[in-house]
Amino acid sequence: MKYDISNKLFNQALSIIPGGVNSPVRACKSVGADPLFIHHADGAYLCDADDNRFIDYIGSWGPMILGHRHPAVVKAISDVLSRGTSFGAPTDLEIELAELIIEAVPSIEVVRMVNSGTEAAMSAVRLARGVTGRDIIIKFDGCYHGHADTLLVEAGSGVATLGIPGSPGVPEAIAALTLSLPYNDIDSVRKVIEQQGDKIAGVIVEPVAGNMGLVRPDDGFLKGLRELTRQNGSLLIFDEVMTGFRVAHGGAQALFSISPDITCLGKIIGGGLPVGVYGGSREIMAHIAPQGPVYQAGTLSGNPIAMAAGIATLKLLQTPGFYEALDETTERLIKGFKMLAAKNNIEIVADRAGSMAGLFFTGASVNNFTDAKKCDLQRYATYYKMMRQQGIYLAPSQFEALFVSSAHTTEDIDATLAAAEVVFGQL
Ligand code: HOZ
Repeated sequence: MKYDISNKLFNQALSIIPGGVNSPVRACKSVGADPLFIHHADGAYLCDADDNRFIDYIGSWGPMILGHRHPAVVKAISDVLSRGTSFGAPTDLEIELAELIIEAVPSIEVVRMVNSGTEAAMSAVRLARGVTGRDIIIKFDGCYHGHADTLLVEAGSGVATLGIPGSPGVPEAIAALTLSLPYNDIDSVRKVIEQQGDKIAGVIVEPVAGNMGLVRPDDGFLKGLRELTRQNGSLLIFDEVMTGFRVAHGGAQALFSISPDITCLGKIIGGGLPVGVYGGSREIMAHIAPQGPVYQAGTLSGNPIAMAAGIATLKLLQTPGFYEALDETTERLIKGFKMLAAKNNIEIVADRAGSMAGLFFTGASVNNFTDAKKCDLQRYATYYKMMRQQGIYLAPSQFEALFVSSAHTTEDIDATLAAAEVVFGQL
């Protein structure tokens, strides 16, 4: 494969956009590659500017659960265009999307639409502080909740990929209000709550971590968080921006039967357009302005195009058997990776939660960010580049998940495994 046009575009971008990209991970730095500039996408496939075709396992980092350009989503977007693109005023579409979300996600009775997962998490934290009158937030190392100051402490995703603990520009006084603890370590949470429980406003967690690679919650971790926060009067925030409508129709909270106080959603609920949501019980959400005093606003929030794309997507996710089929496809991929790795004496940890999956190069188990950082990053980089050369588009970082869509066929999975067989044979 040749990447001449992508390389030319990247050089052009480098002089006018920081690092040539509008979000750090996609620069592919940690795997020692240059980014591909995408021209178009269809179903499970992406085509770059050089007309190379790839089976796509990023899916825009999660939203494309139906594959790219699903006809129903494209139609919904083109139909709504005749009404306008943004009004900064309420529409019927917001109600329809809100109802679809409330119907599916067990703990949500009331939602507020925002424009991204970052905004959702930032607003959820403000809400937790506003409701409790306390300041400290507990998060977990390697979990990523967007780039709001409060949450950019020991974060995953791009921050992990760049290997930095936080970011200059986050005032120490703000960072001091966030305590980051090891994922899956309920004892450390118990200890902090015992010592300073009266200051803890909330605990925010990715119920299945996807931003340090895929790491599942241990038995009892989420249940422990629920019990400890309830006893302490602090709020439990599930960041389901990745897991929402992904690991199950009702998200991770449905999968694990845990009811958080506040849920953040994004990605899928916008059908590929910029949307985020935070929601919870009627009582908690009553604190949000203009009903209550906790302020949060946005001109483009609930914009009709994103709402229409989200409605079309969520309606299709109600199709009986949708998640079962997607799970089956993903299981075929993960099983295949494990089998091929064993055949080639390559130590991996491959796992999935619904159609969200991950692969670490290690012989040890991966339960938290410390474990994830010990994996063979060099080997991941080689694997990434070789797979890309074989037409398989994976996350350019060990600290990200991969996503399977309903557009991926058995043939796509088998073609991916055939590529992995070649690559594992040469690693
Ligand atoms: N950090 C996001 C994924 N977890 C998005 C990365 C990107 O869009 O480059």
